[in-house]
Amino acid sequence: MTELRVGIVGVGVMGADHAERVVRKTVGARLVAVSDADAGRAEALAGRLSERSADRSAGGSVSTARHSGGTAYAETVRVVEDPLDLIAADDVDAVILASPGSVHAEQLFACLEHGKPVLCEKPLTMDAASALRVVEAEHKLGRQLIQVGFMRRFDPEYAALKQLLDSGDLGRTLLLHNVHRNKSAPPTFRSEMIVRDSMVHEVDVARWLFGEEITRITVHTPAPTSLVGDGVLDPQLAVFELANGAMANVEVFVNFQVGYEVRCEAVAERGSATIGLGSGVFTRAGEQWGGTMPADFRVRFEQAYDIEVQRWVDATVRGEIDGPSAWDGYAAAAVCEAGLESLSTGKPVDVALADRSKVLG
Ligand code: ISE
Repeated sequence: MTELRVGIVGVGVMGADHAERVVRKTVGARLVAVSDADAGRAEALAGRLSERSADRSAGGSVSTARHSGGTAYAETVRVVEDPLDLIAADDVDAVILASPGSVHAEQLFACLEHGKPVLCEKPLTMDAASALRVVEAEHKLGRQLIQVGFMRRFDPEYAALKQLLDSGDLGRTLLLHNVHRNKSAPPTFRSEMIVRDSMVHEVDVARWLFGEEITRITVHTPAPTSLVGDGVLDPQLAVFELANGAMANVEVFVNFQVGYEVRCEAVAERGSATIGLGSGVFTRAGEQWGGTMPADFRVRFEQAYDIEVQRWVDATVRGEIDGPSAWDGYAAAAVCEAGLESLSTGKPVDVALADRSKVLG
């Protein structure tokens, strides 16, 4: 296979970002098709990716030019109305799913049915039961086709932290303190979304850094900011308990107003390590000192996304995955499900997780 022909389902914020990435940066991959519930948005994206001089050809195709290894060549991005048709298409070798989580299950089953490797943005699915069905269906195929888009694992700072903790130089890791702040979230981003869509990253980070499952979660809800709609519990403060007795605490605050901030401090027996201090260029001028903050996750984690997609493409060509698996997506869904119950009761909730060795053999 010379180049991996990629189709993207869902071209909202993240899908559009990945489309640009595949076209402009990823080596060994070509964007051939996009699909979105909003056909106009898909057309507009295909148009944006086209050269100013691109000639629109028939059938909703748009020619784009890109550079790879110094050679510019034409590329055609097709707009496909039905996402299931895109997944089934012969000219699509692999799929990036960036559609809403509520349609992931159906689209993931289609990817499995057609043997298409898929990079699925989180959440894997909306609940633990359907996520487990996906894990089981993939396992039956005997080949891992699903990688979940927990991009923080590819962020150089997180990767360096993981390496340090795994080296054992600081002794056993005991605690994680996490801060996750977004500048703002739309009014539709309710309390449950804060758990499912934002806190889920911390769930994956804690499972990954400790190499342990989360067995219990408590979600506390301090007095909310007055700057969000009625009834939205923001910020939230969660405590994760892990199978080995370690703990992680997490502040998630999605209407922080200031900018995007993600920090993680690991406390081990002989030292601590912190990432996400944003220590880029620090200036002192005009009676002010400091630096800048990224506006959102696309900026803060740009490098992580670039590395994630490049490694996914390289692994896909080898017939493998290289990142969080369907099991990781399922485990995160199970923790979030318990988190949602804790959000409504304020009580600790045990995570109901299937026995991995029974599911995966
Ligand atoms: C968004 O979907 C993300 O994945 C971001 O990383 C996270 O910070 C944000 O809260 C989510 O809504």
